[in-house]
Amino acid sequence: MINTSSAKNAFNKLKGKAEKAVHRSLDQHVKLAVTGLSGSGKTAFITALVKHLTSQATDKNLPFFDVMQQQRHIATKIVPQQALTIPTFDYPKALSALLPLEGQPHWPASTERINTLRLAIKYRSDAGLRGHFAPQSTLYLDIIDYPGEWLLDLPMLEQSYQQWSEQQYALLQRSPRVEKAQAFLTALSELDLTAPVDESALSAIATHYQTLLVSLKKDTKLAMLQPGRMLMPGELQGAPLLLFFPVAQANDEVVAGSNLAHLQKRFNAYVKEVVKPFYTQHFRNFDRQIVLVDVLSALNEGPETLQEQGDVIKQLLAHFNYGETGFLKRLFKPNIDKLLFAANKSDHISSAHHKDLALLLDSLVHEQSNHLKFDGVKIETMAMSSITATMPKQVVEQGKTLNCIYGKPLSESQWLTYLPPQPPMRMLNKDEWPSHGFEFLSFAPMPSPDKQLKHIRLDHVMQYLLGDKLT
Ligand SMILES: Nc1nc2c(ncn2[C@@H]2O[C@H](COP(=O)(O)OP(=O)(O)OP(=O)(O)O)[C@@H](O)[C@H]2O)c(=O)[nH]1
Ligand SMILES: [Mg+2]
Repeated sequence: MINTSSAKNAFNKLKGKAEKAVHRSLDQHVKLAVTGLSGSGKTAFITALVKHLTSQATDKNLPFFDVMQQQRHIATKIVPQQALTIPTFDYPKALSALLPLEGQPHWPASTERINTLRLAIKYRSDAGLRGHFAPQSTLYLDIIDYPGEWLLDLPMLEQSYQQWSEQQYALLQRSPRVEKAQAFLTALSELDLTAPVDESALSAIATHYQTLLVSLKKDTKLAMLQPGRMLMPGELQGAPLLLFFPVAQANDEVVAGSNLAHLQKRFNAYVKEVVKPFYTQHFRNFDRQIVLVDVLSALNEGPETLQEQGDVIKQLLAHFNYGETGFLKRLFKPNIDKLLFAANKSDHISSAHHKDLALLLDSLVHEQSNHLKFDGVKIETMAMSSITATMPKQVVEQGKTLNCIYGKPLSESQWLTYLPPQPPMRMLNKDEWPSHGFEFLSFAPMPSPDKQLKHIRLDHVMQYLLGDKLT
């Protein structure tokens, strides 16, 4: 006769073992969402993360990262990624831009294609802090880099052509867009939407629209620029799918075969064949998230751009899954349980004002972070700099000590000592905005004879995002 209770016990034991194994392997993988608009510093952040973990991994360099501080980090290296159809993040190229063998350092180029990278972080568990006999573990960290412009398409997933068109057309009626949109709006006003499709007219107006998006990105740094592939087409360069634009009235009866029907068809195809696959293939199953925000550049542009940054971040976050993660949840539907808002490039201001910058970003994302905190997500806001391009310098002027920074501005050939303005501690409304605006300079990366990169609070960032996974 079979002893049912011992069979049950054996089964439970096995089940427990299997659960433990899955749990262990789940805990040994972290998929990190590096989220940010174009120019927010995603590529620089990933490059710095890899550099500091693979070749500058010391407690001196990363003192607030526990695994370093406690001397438990053994080594980190880039290992083959899981996704075989995506190019690998070109770390050697990015690094050689920042730390060239000869010539002046420069920033890595803007990203044109999606790419990915897997890091294996080998460490000693802190269970036996008695030192070097503790068991070794490996944490695999998966990261994706992509053109920031593509991220902006995510809100289009929920929109019809009519809704998208109305929203975008309304934006084009407002400053600072309207001043730049005249050529497009004039060309558009000459288009008969109900007439039979005229491919060449549509493509001419699409070219105007593309020129407009490019100039808005360059001159205003506005964030809500769609479709993103018009700015960074990748492999879609020249594809008819991209040739659409918003119109004044998209809600009339759509006559089959008309210009309007054609625009609607292209919009739908773009969302279905470009935005949706990008989202479903690459923007799922994240465990942790860092949202990089270039608050200083937005301040330079004015209140509209800053406000739009906040609005866009809010819209983007709606496309990620958040919540507390238990074992089963992680197995079937991983959620982001820790989110970091990072006010990047804080080396462009004096360290005395880092706190102000973090508070300003906090005020921009407050509503969203409140919702997420309520749902159990841990949220932090920090001012940081993946790659420090300036040095602090104190200057005494008329008996007063000024906290300046020293570096080579991107637009100049000479090095400069400069006193950056103080960023506001919260979102300002238009009346409060200083009449002369803000002017924060951007700097070239600093030459480094010892081939080391410097950072501000990257160790805090690592600790926040990964610390608990490396215990
Ligand atoms: N001072 C400073 N500047 C930075 C830092 N990170 C990025 N930058 C600046 O911001 C620019 C854009 O950084 P990227 O890393 O290319 O930004 P991205 O988010 O990858 O942009 P896309 O690839 O266009 O989506 C760089 O060329 C630098 O000028 C930083 O940590 N410190
Ligand atoms: Mg990039």
